Amino acid sequence: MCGIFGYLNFLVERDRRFVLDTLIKGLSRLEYRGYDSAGLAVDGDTEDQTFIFKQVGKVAALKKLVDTQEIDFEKSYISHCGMAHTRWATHGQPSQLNSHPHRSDNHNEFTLVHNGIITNYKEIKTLLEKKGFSFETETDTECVAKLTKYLYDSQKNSDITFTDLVKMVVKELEGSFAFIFKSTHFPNEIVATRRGSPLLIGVKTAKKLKVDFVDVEFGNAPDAINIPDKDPTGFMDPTEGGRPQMNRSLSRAFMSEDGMPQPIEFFLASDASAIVEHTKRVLYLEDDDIAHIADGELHIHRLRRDDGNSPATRSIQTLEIELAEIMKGSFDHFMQKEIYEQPESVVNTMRGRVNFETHKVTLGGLRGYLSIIRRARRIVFIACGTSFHSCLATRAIFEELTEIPSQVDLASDFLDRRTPIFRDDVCVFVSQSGETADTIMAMRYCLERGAVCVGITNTVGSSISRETHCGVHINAGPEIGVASTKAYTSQYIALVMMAIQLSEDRLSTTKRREEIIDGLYRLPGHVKEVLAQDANLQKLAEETLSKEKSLLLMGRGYQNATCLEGALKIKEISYMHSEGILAGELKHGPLALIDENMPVILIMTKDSLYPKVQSALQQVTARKGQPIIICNTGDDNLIRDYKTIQVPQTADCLQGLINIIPLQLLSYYLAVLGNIDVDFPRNLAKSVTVE
Ligand code: G6Q
Ligand code: GLU
Repeated sequence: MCGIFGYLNFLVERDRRFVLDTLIKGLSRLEYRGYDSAGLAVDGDTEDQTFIFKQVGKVAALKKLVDTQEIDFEKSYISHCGMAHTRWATHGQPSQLNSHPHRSDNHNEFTLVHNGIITNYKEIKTLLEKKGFSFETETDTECVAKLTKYLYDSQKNSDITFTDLVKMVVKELEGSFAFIFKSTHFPNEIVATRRGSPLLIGVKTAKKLKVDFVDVEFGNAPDAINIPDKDPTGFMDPTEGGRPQMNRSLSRAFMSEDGMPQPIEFFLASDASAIVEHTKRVLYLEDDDIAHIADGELHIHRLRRDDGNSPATRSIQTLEIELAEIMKGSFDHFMQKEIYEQPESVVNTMRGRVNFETHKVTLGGLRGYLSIIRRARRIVFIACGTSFHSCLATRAIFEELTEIPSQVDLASDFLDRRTPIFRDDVCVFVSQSGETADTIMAMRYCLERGAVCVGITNTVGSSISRETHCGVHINAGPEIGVASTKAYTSQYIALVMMAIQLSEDRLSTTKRREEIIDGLYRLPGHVKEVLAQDANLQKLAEETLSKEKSLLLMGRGYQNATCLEGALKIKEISYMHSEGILAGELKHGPLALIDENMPVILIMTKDSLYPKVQSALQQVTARKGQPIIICNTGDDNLIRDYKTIQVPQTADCLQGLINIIPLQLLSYYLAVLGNIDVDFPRNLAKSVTVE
């Protein structure tokens, strides 16, 4: 969900070169969010022309493409609107064609840029194809551009406004979005709207604005646009439809003293990093706001009168922070930002895939392969590092729900052993980048031997996502920090969803599936609860662990993976030696390390193995060990007698998603205390594309 930037000048003369440079610089300020391609749209040489330039790869590549265009860079505009986009592909590989802006037709009547995922795009596409539309890209976004034209054409004889048209479009959409719409039918106008993806608007004027807020304008009926019921295909019948009688109040903010429009520039962006150098006066759109900018005015509309929740105005605030800080939001590092994004990223992983009412999971990317996978002789999970740990964390639930023997291998070891692989095997390759050399080589090894290969990645168009037979995109959004955090929890969830869907043909596991899905529903809140312990964890890192040379993490069952992943986090970014130990293995050697000086974190959250972990606790304390215990809130015995980190309880197979959060934060604070470059730790790369 990467980046959007828009620029409009009104009564401020700017040439095309300035506009293009402003758009490209806006994108460069959003590059840190991670992306795979970029594009922009500007006014053409006549009012019915829009120029679109798109390029796969870096913003620099887009700039190079634009600079080589045979266009009049000196052409001057007193009013102009342009928009730009950096893409993190979710539907359709990274390519020039799939880059944004997307268009409604060959004349670019409607163009738009989009951040987010339209989960009902397939239904929209099917309907539009039946209406004669043909599509040029694989993206979900293009459907919205063509839907806009379809609805506009159906209103041909009306004087529909750009705002009303976008309202009709948005009513049909499901999923998350931030859009900027531009049209040759509405020159010098832009409509922007959001639901689930951020969008804000900066305002720059020579004179001080009269007021520092914008009124919100509501439609005059429950359905802002009075239209007949949707046709059986689920869409509005475009042949009819009333016109909303807007309660249109003037946007007092933009009038000058004499009541005339004043010279003004508007900057739209996914986050303030692209705006702050131009202006510090910004207005944050709320979900389902529809912003219309034209004639030097900004109007905010909403589809329908809310139940009083949404205020009747949107304030124009003054940004207090500088550019450098904004790149990471209020966070000091990308890793910290990504740890805190997890309440949202876990939702994005499940969005449109888990029905919490019917307790059903639908992973479209596995469609056509479910029965083959269900008949597998065994399932082999292959990955590296953190991705390997996400497989380890979910192997048991896979076996429980599917009753298919499963094994988990490190890609490098899997290849070293030349593991026997057969046609009735299913091999699952988990990789955030989708470009890890060891994992790719293992995938090709399995493809050659006829196994069915499944890819679980966070990067559309990556080698693993392209070369596997089917797969699941974890939709965690770009992960910049080398130490994987939100990708781990999203991979974990994607694998749990896969196990659930594979077992939906078994009545015997219905109750268990419902329990897990209910746990997934509560997960965002549980993650937030643990994040709220940030200060305690920072204190624990500072006062108890920061001077240590080594740290042992122990657990068993589902928590073995948590120990290994926690240990990896600590060693890779704080450079402190750390080791995950299966608690059941203690007496087979590691117990020799235990004394009053060896720091130990013991994971002892409630599940069927709790009594066995209790005996491990006794083994450690009998040797004067003083473990810190990760336990469930309310486990009073442990809380009374030991230093604890308390976490909410959930389904046993999901508990690792919660238990890893304090370990992520501990590793982060240990690194900060060690003055280590958290996002780029020594010797490591975000994607190990070499063997
Ligand atoms: C962990 C690191 C690293 C990573 C592996 C696999 O914090 O990011 O262990 O998980 O290098 O990378 P992929 O998931 O991209 O294959
Ligand atoms: N879903 C859209 C696509 O895949 C937008 C992705 C984004 O947020 O960049 O093109």
